[in-house]
Amino acid sequence: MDCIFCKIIEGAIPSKIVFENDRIVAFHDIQPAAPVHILIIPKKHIPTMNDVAGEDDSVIAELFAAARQIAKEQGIAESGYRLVNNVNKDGGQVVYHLHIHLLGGAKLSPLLG
Ligand code: D5M
Repeated sequence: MDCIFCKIIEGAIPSKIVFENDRIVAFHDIQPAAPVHILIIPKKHIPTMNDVAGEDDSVIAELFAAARQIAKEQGIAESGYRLVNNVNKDGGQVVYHLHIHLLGGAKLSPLLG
């Protein structure tokens, strides 16, 4: 399958991994939009949030649990951070392997004007 994030999971493409377990991997975004910018992804190839089936509910919960833990480890839990999931074209999704952006380390501009 021609998926860049699947290749990162397989180790075929290098990445700076900060968290990994049987179901989830997290690594630094290659084009950081904030001082801390980490992508948290399921190892299972799920293209978008629209494709999450009932059996994947637990992995979604684990993505958020990992985000909480990584935010603590990165020292931004108290100052604050943002979790973002882009869906499809209008949402700005570029990589079609489900991922949550963890952004922080600075005061982020408001999402809505
Ligand atoms: O975000 C996709 C994100 O994936 C975007 O912020 C760049 C990042 N990206 C793309 N290729 C890589 C590699 N090889 N390593 C790390 N990060 C990467 P989206 O929500 O789909 O717009």
